[in-house]
Amino acid sequence: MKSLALALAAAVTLALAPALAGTPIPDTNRDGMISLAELRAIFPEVTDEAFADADIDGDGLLTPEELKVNQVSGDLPS
Ligand SMILES: [Ca+2]
Ligand SMILES: [Ca+2]
Repeated sequence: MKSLALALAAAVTLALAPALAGTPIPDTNRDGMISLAELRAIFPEVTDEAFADADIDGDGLLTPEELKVNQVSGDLPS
């Protein structure tokens, strides 16, 4: 029975890990920036306007910081 309890504990830990880690950065091509396409792969409801508003420095890409700021403020889904 002890091994079953350990297995259950491991399964619960694995199930909770993504929630504990928060929303993963949707940087599919791992260039360190989040494009509109990368963001829409996770949040299809993001509009061009919402993305442009979130792009604080206007370079057409979101840094993880720009993404986080806008998720915290509720301007982008998280
Ligand atoms: Ca990227
Ligand atoms: Ca930007």
